[in-house]
Amino acid sequence: MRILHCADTHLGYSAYKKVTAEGINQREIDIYDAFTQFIDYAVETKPDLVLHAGDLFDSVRPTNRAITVAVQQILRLSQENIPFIVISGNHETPKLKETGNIFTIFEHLDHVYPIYNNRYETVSLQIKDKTVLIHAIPQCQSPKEFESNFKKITVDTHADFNLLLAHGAVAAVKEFKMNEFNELFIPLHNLTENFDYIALGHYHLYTKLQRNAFYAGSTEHLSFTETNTQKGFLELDIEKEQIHRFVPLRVRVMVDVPPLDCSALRIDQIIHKIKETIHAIDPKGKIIRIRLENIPAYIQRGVDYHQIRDLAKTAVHFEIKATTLRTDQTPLSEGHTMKSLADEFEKFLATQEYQEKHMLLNLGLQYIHHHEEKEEKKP
Ligand SMILES: [Mn+2]
Repeated sequence: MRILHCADTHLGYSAYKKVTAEGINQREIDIYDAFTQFIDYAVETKPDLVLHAGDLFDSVRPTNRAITVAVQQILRLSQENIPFIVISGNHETPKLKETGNIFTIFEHLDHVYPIYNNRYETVSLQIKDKTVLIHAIPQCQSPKEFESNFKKITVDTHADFNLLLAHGAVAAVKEFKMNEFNELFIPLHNLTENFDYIALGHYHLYTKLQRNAFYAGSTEHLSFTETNTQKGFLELDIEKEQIHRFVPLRVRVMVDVPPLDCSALRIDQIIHKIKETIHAIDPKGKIIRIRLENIPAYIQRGVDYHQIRDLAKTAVHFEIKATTLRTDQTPLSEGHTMKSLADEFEKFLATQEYQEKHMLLNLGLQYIHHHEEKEEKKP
């Protein structure tokens, strides 16, 4: 029995300034293209079941275009009689119930099973004389509710196969989190051996957590933290449990150049290094970030950024970030690495004694996330 598992397609996401000939944001189109490639693969290879582990859409109120793409592509599966089960992730689930979930539009499509009611639900399918029971847990309204829904799961030993479909950050040795204010954590003990397969969404990097549990990862690069990773989905055969294959998608190349320490470099050396780097990358159609670190302010003022940008004008996006050397001339002490703003904020709060710490953390992460989204969209 062949299954495809994808997640985090984030339809409707857009970034950077570049637009297509039709005036549509290039990254928005790239995101649609990755999802369409996935559906192409499904239509061609006709799996017995397709699972989507959440964040189909990038937001609670996707644009008409994002909705149209989703419906058109999912209809193609429906017309091939391929069952498609999709759970609502933290990106598309509204905080307020009265907003209503966009997934209602999928309610009346044949073979499409949208799960979005903030609680555990099961879908039982007869596929080739076998019973497949899918235990689905979409985004819930609170961590407490999320946890209590996991407790409600009962694996049915009469079914031929029990699958778990969930969206959240698994808290294992490493936390597979995205630093989003509304993300929910899945304690590792919920990923039991009783499931024939556990299809996870939320963490954007393809990851095997254990024999039967996988994050498919996002279908496109959604931030510079995801560079140097393949994007795609999983194909598996639950009757032959060893067979889990990662199928890569053709996506736009994203390059995050390791930071260049400029503290001991002259201006001509810095320019030379940048030129060399851009040349080696071959910027055409790529998304590129170059970071200059510890650059003395007087040198930074002398860099001709216009000229540099011109060298990378064929890129879909090119950004150069410079952090100037601090005025006391002491670079950050060795061994201290500045983590993401969200991580630093969390670390700082941990050292504080406020009563409303939890609320502050949520609120702060919300602001940071919002700001970072805005920053990413800036030229
Ligand atoms: Mn998510």
